[in-house]
Amino acid sequence: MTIPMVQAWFDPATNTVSYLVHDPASGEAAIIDPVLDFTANDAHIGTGSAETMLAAAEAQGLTLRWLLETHAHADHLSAAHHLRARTGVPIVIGQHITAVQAIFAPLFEADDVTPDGSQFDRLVADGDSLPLGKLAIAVMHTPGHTPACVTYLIGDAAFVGDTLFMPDFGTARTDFPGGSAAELYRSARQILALTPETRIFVGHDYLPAGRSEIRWETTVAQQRAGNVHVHDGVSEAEFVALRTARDATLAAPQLILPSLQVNIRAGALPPPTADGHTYLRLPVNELGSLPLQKV
Ligand SMILES: N[C@@H](CCC(=O)N[C@@H](CS)C(=O)NCC(=O)O)C(=O)O
Ligand SMILES: [Fe+2]
Repeated sequence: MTIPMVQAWFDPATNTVSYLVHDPASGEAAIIDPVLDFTANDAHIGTGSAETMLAAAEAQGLTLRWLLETHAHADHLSAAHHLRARTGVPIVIGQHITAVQAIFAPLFEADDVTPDGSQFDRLVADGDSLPLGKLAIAVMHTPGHTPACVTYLIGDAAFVGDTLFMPDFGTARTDFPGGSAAELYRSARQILALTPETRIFVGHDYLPAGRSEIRWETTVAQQRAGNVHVHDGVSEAEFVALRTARDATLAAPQLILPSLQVNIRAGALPPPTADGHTYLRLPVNELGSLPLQKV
């Protein structure tokens, strides 16, 4: 089997991991979950993190083929739109992004966002395959954290987004609209049914107590043996109880409001108003009124 090369960048502001993965035989590459730099105190947007990844791809002579989003992130802005504008490369996301858009476009009165996924270039479903040189990108629909979450399996490397985190941290929250602890359990088990040597690359690391270095790579075998939420032997009912109890303690992510209005637009900012300025919206006392997650 051809083994893809994987390079990772960790964003300390949001604890997000972005990846550049390539087929060594052809030099074809994909960027996964790139971060758009954003500081909430001054609403400043920067493209430094995205440009660093692009420069790395260029320095290695890689041909960028795909911009892959594992889901509409609720904690950081996506740089996919910026990278598409810079390179012309298509943005890929799970087809159920339409459900996420249908929930969040009204919250922001984002009248420019038709909830049909047309802001992206390719909507993928479970079982779809995209070419990457001699490799294929196999799509697994892995909902639970959000309804649209997908895992991209490239050779022996699974990019799981926010389904599984490192074994000592566990799993992602399931309390966002359209989230479901039971679905997340089934998605996790589907990932853990891959061959034990499969490398797993996670979308965040939150440095649990007792560990001092950030990590993002593990394996199916390690997750099955030691994931604190879904190791082998944990039943769906046990997981749902544990996940639901933990979710009840979590505050909304710091950047949920800026992130979702940008990420349902594939990382584009809202259109400028008549005065030529661009504004992000902070709907007041609205977030809590969204439809609850599925059980
Ligand atoms: N403190 C972080 C939390 C971000 C967050 O909620 N992350 C999601 C993934 S988008 C998650 O699953 N977190 C797991 C947890 O905190 O247990 C922030 O404010 O940005
Ligand atoms: Fe997430």
